[in-house]
Amino acid sequence: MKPTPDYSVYLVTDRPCCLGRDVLDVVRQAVAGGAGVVQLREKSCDTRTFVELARAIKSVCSKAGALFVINDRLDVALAVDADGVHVGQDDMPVSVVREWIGPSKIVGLSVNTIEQAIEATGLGVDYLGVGPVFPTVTKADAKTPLGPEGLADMRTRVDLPLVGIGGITVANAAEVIRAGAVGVAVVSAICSASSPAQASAQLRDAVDLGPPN
Ligand code: TZP
Ligand code: MG
Repeated sequence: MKPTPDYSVYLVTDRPCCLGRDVLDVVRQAVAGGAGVVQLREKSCDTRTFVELARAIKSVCSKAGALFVINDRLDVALAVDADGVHVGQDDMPVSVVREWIGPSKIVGLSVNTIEQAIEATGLGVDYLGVGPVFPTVTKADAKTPLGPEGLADMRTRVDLPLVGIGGITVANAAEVIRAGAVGVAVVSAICSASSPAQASAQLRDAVDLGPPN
């Protein structure tokens, strides 16, 4: 059966942002602090290292009850039986991902425009990663920020769960939720925090404060 993800605090890993700390250790702390989804995003490691790290993170996530998805690499997701895959606009098409990974897994797609979001409905996507919401230096080729207004506009046009990403911190997370996101995806706010566990817990508190009364 397909899991019901808790998207509230969604960690996207990034090795350089971990400031020399072990990615697995950062993940361990993040889920202890309340991250409900972990996306393993490795841009330059070899496939064997990727698979080994993915196995270790899967074990940490399943013990903590967190969902574990792999960025981009459907083969790695299949190899380790991850909970799902997250793809971007230039990655493997969602229809192909869904065909290979099956109906019981989670498939996420990155979108930057309303057109992309509308196009994604009906493709078998479980959620959309929407961003960047705010300016970010973490992703070198990040597109123009949508702002909370752009996210709110998208909310009125598509029914899929929207997870905001890009430049999100404890200070602005509630604003992203008020704009209509079900959760916040962050890289540096957790990976570069002095305490990833505390940062995750603070983000969760901010998300819980977000929805309008
Ligand atoms: N996709 C859109 S923005 C981004 C990704 C992976 C980077 C987000 O990083 P940060 O540090 O949370 O701004
Ligand atoms: Mg990608």
